[in-house]
This record gives sequence, C-alpha cells and structure tokens, in this order.
Amino acid sequence: MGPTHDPAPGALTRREIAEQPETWRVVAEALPDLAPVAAAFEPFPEEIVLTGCGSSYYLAQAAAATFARVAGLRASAVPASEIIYFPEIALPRGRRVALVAISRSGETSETIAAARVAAARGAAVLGIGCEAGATLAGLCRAYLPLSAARDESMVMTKAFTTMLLALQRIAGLLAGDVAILADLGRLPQVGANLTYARADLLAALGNDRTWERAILLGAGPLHGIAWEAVIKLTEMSLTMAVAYHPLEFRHGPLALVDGRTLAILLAGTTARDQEAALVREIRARGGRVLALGSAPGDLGADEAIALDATLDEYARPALYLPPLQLLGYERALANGLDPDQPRYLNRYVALDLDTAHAEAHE
Ligand code: F1P
Repeated sequence: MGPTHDPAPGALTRREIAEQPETWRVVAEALPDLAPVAAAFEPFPEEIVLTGCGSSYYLAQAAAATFARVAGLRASAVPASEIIYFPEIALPRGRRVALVAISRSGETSETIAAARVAAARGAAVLGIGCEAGATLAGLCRAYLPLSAARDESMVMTKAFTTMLLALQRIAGLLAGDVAILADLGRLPQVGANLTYARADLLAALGNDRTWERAILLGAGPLHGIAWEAVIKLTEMSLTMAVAYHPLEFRHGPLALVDGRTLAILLAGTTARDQEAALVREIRARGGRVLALGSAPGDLGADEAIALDATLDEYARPALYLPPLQLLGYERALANGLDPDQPRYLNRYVALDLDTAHAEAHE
C-alpha cells in the first residue's frame, strides 16, 4: 500500500515536519547498539570525509562539525560531485580516510559514484540512508538504513534530522563521549515540547509580504543547518535565500539588506556578543531579524523563537530545523504552491556518470 493521500496541499510535508521528535525517539530506540557501525571505523581513521548531494550534503556539513568536536577527528563535508571529479582535493593520499556517504534514497548517482571512487582510493566507506536495499548499501563496509526516518514527502524533513542524530550518536560512540550521548538522548523529549511552539509566528511570517528574500546566518555546527533551511525555503516556496557564516555577512553581503530582507539568525552560544551586534546592524539598515536559539530575546531581534538552553551546542542543531521547515511550508502555501509537489524536484537525481576516469586514476 502506498502512502495515504490527504488532499490538503502540503499535508504530508506538514505531518512529517511535526513528527520529527517522535521519529527521533523511535529510531534511537530501534538502534540500541551502533557499535557494529562504529567498528567499521577500525582501524581508526585519521580523517573523515562526509558526502552527499543537496540536503544530504548540508547534513554532511552539520554532522562533520560533531565528528570534529566530539571525536577529535579532522572532518570535512564535500559534495559528492567534487569527490568524483577532484578526488585529489577531498581524499588526500597517504592518510587513513573514512568516507561517510549520506543519501536518503541510496540511489543518487553522484553519491554512489563518490563511494566507488573513495573505495578505489582505499577509504573505508560507510553509508547511511533510509532504504535497506539501496544500491549504496552494496558499496559500503557498513550501512545504516533508518527506514522509520524515510519521508513519504519529496522534500526531505524528518530523514534529515534523524540521520543527523544517528551520525552524531556514532561520533559520540567513537569518542566514548557519554555527555553528548546523554544530550542526544534528551532531544526527542525536548523537541516534542518545542514543535509548533511558535507555529502562529511562523504562519504570520510565511504570509508576510513585506520581505522577499531570506538570509540565513549560522556559525560552526549551525552552518550546515542554515544551508538546509535555505534549500527548504527554496524548493518548497521558490523564495530567494542564501546562507552565510554570521560574521562573513559583514564582509560585503550586508549591502543586500533593505526593508525586503528577512535575516534569520541561528544563534549559537559562542560569539554571542558579535551575533547580537550583527542583529543591530541588520536592523539599522531596515532589515527584519528572526532569531532562533537559547534566550534569543536577548539578541534584540524583531522576532525570537526560544530553543533549549541546556543542551550542548553540538547536540542542539537538529532542534533549529522544524521551525525553519515550517516557515518554508507556510511560505509555499502563501505563494499558492503545494509543498508536497515541489517544482522540478525528484526524490533523487539519476545522472549518467562516467567515473571510469576517476577510478582508473588510481
Ligand atoms: C539527494 C537530493 C535531495 C533533494 C532532492 C534530490 O537525495 O538532492 O536532497 O531534496 O530530493 O535529491 P538523497 O541522495 O539524499 O536521496
């Protein structure tokens, strides 16, 4: 049986946005032991490269931050196409590299090809996705299929946050970091209390015609999340949006700010004073600011959505996404679009790739 179809535009997407904390709980309970996956990291890599395409690439960015901080590994995120065509940049020779290939479908051509190229260069390849029988699974030393996280909707919502939490748990396990594992374990409960907390505000913002373009600002572990929010706004509502590291925004792009700009700050706990100063500068130029984070009311933004203040800042990033996904959904409806049927979007991108060059290069 296929998914049940609710005729209301975006009903599927909205449901999947809302059910994320419950999915986090279900998946965490169904995965009592990630040790076999962690074992695939033996011998311990000197470096980890995370890859994917689209949302899965932004997920790679977010997860890389946790691997770097928690597991103390050099960790980077690289789009799968860059690994195919420029493997010498992403996969340095003479280093023990583990590649983590991320793909909800496990069928995206570039991600599959990147896994092949990395394996040919001697990297240990691990995969994560939502489909047990995916092509990617057959190319990996270990593969983690999170079928409960599979979105029925085209737009990736709960698959993103759930795969992120699973990767963060793996990082915590690798490092034996009980503190981060405990914080990650609290996320389903914390998230359940927050989801829809400001649905009214997000609906109003979605319907507000005074802003036309969005600037997403996120630093460190929140930068990949900022890009994921960009792609949600873009693919669901066809809104022009872009992400910056907060202080990078001062180096030129600040010129974009005017009365038609909505800046969305994913506020962290580090560099908070500088982020507050940036909020003031954006507002002084007529821009409107929505801040999300712990105690965001202190930042002087026009609107604020308070997230949890007690979790480690590397455990918290998934919490920022449900409200931002909801903003994309609301904006889509306001634009007369159906978030369940995004324009030109397929579940995954299948390309006819010739990777013989990259593989033969070995
Ligand atoms: C990757 C992806 C999605 C995007 C769209 C096209 O898919 O780029 O992020 O939303 O559906 O494919 P996957 O490799 O994670 O299945």
